[in-house]
Amino acid sequence: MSSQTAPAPTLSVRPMSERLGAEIRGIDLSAPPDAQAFAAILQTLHRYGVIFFRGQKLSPDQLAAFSRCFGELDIHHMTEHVFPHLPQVRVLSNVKKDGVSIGITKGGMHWHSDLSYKPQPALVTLLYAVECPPTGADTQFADMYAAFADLPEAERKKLQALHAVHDRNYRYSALYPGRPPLTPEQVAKVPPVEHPLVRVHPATGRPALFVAKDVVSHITGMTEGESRALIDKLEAFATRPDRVYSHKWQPGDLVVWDNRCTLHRATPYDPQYRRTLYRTQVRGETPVAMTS
Ligand SMILES: O=C(O)CCC(=O)C(=O)O
Ligand SMILES: [Fe+2]
Repeated sequence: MSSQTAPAPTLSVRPMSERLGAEIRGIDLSAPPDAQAFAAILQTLHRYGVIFFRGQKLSPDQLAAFSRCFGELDIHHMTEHVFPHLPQVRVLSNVKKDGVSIGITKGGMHWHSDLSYKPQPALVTLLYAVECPPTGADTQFADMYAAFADLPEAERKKLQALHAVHDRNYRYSALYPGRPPLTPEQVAKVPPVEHPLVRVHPATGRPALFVAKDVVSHITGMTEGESRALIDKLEAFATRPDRVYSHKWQPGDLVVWDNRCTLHRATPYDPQYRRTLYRTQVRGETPVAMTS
């Protein structure tokens, strides 16, 4: 055998449930995986929507290198708390140095899909735990394929023809009371955008609900009351505990989620503990509606 023979695959997959979330074991991501290993990782992400790896030791550059396997990295429109040499990697943290936060604190405590308020929302997000509290601060994920599939057929038919307006500014001040309101310039950079209420995942061909009550201001063509009732009902249905995976963080965890078929949110924790994560985001595509 030549020395170029691919190593025997050592990856193993441990599903968290039949539908959502899986741990991948047997790989060190400090060097980007070879094509065969990456194909297995991507297939697992497409199958389970959220994947994670434990016990990783990644610098911001190594996280960026692995993240690039999934596509081109975004530079977030909020430019604070990135590494100066690597603006693709952002820091989420409650740690303060000389009285100043080293990262974004208290982001994303409402259900959302990253950057859904942009014409091309985020594809995949990667979050790597440097340090985390012993309990609390889980990141929760909801299965938006299941949320759609579990609806009665007549309702699915009705929803697949609808469009929802995602608006960054809709509840911004209520969601982030500690932050100053968006400036007119910031608002102008993220005007409301209309997306299909049901989107088809281009890789799996499966339809997923695409809605979140604190980001979607209304459904096109419906009265405000009808719209609000439908949006709130759909989010509550989608995020029922049996459709949610809660990730309990350990330092060295890398979680990867697909924003096209999941919602997620951060949860509270005791602020006496330090929590620091590195984050990257893969540039997305325009959501595609169902055709029939
Ligand atoms: O801090 C968390 O648990 C999740 C934050 C979040 O929503 C994100 O990084 O996109
Ligand atoms: Fe998020």
